[in-house]
Amino acid sequence: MIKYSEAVAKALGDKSPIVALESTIITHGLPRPKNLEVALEVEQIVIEAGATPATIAIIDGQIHIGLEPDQLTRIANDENILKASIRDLAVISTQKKSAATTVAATSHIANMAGISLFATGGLGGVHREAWQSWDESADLLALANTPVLIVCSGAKSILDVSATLERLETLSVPILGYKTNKFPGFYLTDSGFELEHRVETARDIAQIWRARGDVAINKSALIVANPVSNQMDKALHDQLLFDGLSKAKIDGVVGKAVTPFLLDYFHTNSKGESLRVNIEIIKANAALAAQIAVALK
Ligand code: PSU
Ligand code: MN
Repeated sequence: MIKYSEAVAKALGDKSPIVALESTIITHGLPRPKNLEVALEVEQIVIEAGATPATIAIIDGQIHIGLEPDQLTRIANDENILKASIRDLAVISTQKKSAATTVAATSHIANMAGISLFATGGLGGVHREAWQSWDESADLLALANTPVLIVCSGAKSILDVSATLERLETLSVPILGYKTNKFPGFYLTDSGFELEHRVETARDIAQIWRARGDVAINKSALIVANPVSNQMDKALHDQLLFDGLSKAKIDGVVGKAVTPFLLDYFHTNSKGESLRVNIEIIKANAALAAQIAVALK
């Protein structure tokens, strides 16, 4: 079912550190052609930190863990590539289609392959007005059911962050603030919500990950929340959020199109600010995930 890149197959054989990377961020989260440039840079950052990058995607029905440069180029340039969550995997692979994988699908596939480190930008979660739309990302259930260590910059601020945190508590998914007591807000350093647990080093995180086995916790993810250092201008952020949410409503955007629509709205209207922050987030999270992967060995 799975095809490994040469580098990932070797790293799995050697039991050396590996970091899984999601592809939806590349195809549906960043504008072309910048997306390819960032995807390649992120892989380089993981390598420089001593780990092997494993970008996950489906190409012509084949699930790939680790993409060769031509494959990465292909998915980054494909405007019609699908966005696959866990429920789409068997359909897309049977129908020989190509798709990028979300946090949910990437965690699922990484876990199948025994890769425990995963870096992304922001988690999916409970959408605003979910009490009406029932729009809650499949990322949440996947985090409850998949034992991966996921480094992110919190949940996207387009979401109902408070409800997302409540759901993560219900689902028993722990969150560690990396050098922070605040839950990060993706574009913003602080979402306005406190975290209970704080850690200072990659080694501390590795130790907590290992200790989970001692208390028979082996089902859920462990979230490491790494805040962006230079956050987006707060006033601009709040304005774009307000405008983007109303435009999504007017345009009748629903389902899996909501998140890409809002991310694109930010990128188009922030004059590069949201893009700068988004890129910084992905790079910093990939670097930290690689450090943790190394610390675990
Ligand atoms: N973080 C980003 N950019 C993205 C996403 C996250 O910086 O594009 C993607 C992830 O793949 C995440 C998905 O799993 O958005 C959530 O989509 P939804 O709300 O439809 O579940
Ligand atoms: Mn949704």
